[in-house]
Amino acid sequence: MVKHAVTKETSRKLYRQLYLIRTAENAIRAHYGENEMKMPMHMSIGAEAIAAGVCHALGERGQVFCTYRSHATYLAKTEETDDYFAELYGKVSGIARGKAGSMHLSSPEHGFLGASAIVASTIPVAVGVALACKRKKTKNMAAVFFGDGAIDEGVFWESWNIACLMKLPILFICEDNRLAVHTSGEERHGYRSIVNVLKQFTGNVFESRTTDVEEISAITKKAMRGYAEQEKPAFLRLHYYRYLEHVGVNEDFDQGYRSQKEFIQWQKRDPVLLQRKRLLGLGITEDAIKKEEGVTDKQIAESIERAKKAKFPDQKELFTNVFYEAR
Ligand SMILES: Cc1ncc(C[n+]2csc(CCOP(=O)(O)OP(=O)(O)O)c2C)c(N)n1
Ligand SMILES: [Mg+2]
Repeated sequence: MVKHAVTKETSRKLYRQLYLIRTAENAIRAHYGENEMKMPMHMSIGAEAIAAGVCHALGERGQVFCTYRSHATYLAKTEETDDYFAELYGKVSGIARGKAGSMHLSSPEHGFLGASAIVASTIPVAVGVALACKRKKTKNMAAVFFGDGAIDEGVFWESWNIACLMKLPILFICEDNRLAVHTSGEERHGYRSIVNVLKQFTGNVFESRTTDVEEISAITKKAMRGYAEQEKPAFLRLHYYRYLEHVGVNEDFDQGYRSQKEFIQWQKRDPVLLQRKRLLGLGITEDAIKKEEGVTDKQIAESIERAKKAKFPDQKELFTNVFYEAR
C-alpha cells in the first residue's frame, strides 16, 4: 500500500464508494434468484477500485462512457441506488424508465453519459465528446471505460489514433481482466505487449496491477496532468481480477478456463478490504467504520424495497424515447 497526499476524509469517501459498489453487487447476487431482475448481469466485483479511483480523480469534469459491465462506474459517479435498482427491476421509476437495464446505464447529469452492450462501441462516441470539450473549451475530460476485448476491435485503433493526432482531452481506461468471455489475451493477440504497441503513438500510456483505489486515483491524476501540460491523451491499462463468471452472479472456477489459485492470490489484495485496512491504519475505529457501513447497507436495502414495490412501465413506454426522429 502506498501513501498518497489525500485527506482522511477522502480516504473515507473512497472506502464508502468501494463498500457501496461491493454491497450493491452482493445484494444483486442475493436477490437475483428471485427472478424479479429479469436481465443478464455483468458483475463488477473485483473492479471496484478502478471505477472509484478514476472517477474520483476526474471529479465533476469527467464525462464518462462505459460497457455493459458498468455497475461500479455508475455507482462511483452517482452514489445513488434508488433509480439504479428500479432500473434493474425494470420499473418505471428506473433511470431509463425500466427500458435500459443493467447493460445500458446512464446518468448524464452526473457525467455518466452512457454504456453499451456492443464491445468498443462507446469508444468513438467518447472521442467525439472529447472533441466537443476541446472545441467548446469546457475543461471537461472524456473517459471511456472498456474491457481488454475492446482492443481487438478496429474502432479502438482508429479512436486512439485520432485522439493522439487531434490532441483530445480523453482517457482510455482499459479494465483488463485478460479475458474476453473465456478467451485469454495470449490466445487473441498477435503482439506481445499492448503497452509497447500503444507507446508508438503520441499519447501517454500507463499500466498498473494495483488494487489500491488511491494509487489508481494518483495514476489517473498523472494522466490528467499529461493532458493539461502537453495535450496528451492517455491510455491506462489497469489490471484486475473478475471474481465472478463473465455474465451472471456465480463463481465459475469449475469451468476449467482459469484457476481458483489465481483468484486466491488477487483476493489477498481485495480492493475493498485494502481500503478498509487503510482507514484502520489512519486511526479510524472499527466501530466508526461499521457505523458508516450500516448507513450504506440501509440505503441499499431501502432502494431494493422501493424498486420491488414500484410499478412496471405502461406498454406505451415501449414507443417513447426509443428512436430519434430527425427534423
Ligand atoms: C461488437 C461485439 N462483438 C462481440 C460481442 C460479444 N461479446 C460480449 S462480451 C464479449 C467479451 C468482451 O470482453 P472484454 O471487452 O474484455 O470485457 P469483459 O467482459 O472482460 O469486461 C464479447 C466478445 C459484443 N457484445 N459486441
Ligand atoms: Mg476482459
